[in-house]
Amino acid sequence: MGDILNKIIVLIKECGELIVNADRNDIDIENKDGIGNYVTNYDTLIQEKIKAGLARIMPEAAFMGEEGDDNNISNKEYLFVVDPIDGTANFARDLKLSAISIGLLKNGKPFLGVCYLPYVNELYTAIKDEGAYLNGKKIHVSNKLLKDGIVYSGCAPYYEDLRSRSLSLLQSFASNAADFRRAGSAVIELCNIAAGRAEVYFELKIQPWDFCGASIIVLEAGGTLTTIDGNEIDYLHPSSVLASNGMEDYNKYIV
Ligand code: LIP
Repeated sequence: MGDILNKIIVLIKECGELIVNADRNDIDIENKDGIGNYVTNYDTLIQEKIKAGLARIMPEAAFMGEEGDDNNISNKEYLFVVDPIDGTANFARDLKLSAISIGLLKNGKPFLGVCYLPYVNELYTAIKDEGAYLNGKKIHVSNKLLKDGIVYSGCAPYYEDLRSRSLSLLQSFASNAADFRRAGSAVIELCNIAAGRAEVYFELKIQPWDFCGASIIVLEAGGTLTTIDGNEIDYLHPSSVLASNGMEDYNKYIV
């Protein structure tokens, strides 16, 4: 699996170059369903490049991507789950807070993850039972308690029905934490948990491509990952996510 990982790294870094060097005058932004739900020509271009590359690297695996064009997902042992640009709204506004995520599920569970943050040249990788790495250096979640910690949280603007509870949860966590943040990219937020830079991330609904790649990185970095209710995540469907450094029972902050 190491050879496959190395080939995915080459592919994801090539795609990162497309993001960093994007011609801002050449970005077509289309609205998807709901408020603030965008797709750009770069999302589509990068997904097509990744899908074709993964088909060469591991032809026996199925493919699921944010921009559709999934292939034969059912009853395949291996499934790639890909977000070509996580933080699309950030990319569209040139906020330089976006990531590319390639996750590989084995029998529906996280097995391999490669997440690349091109604007800061940070490459996160993990293979099950082999640890988590940032630019080749092993990483581990922090040992901070929430009172000294940072909470990441988000709620996509197009999930209007979830906004009120999301803010109530943020109030509950943030009033017991040192501070809170919102990156607008679940991948960036989850990778920061794995790198020990923040302690908790939660979101009431995100898509498999938002969390499949970074999930194995959090887990291999010694973090915890459940639904907001503390249950096991279904990696093939939209889900709530509560990720943490595991230093407390964070369920006591769930309102
Ligand atoms: C993003 C997620 C993020 C969420 C944003 C957006 P996208 O994914 O990663 O957690 O809060 O609203 O949905 O759409 O940029 O790939």
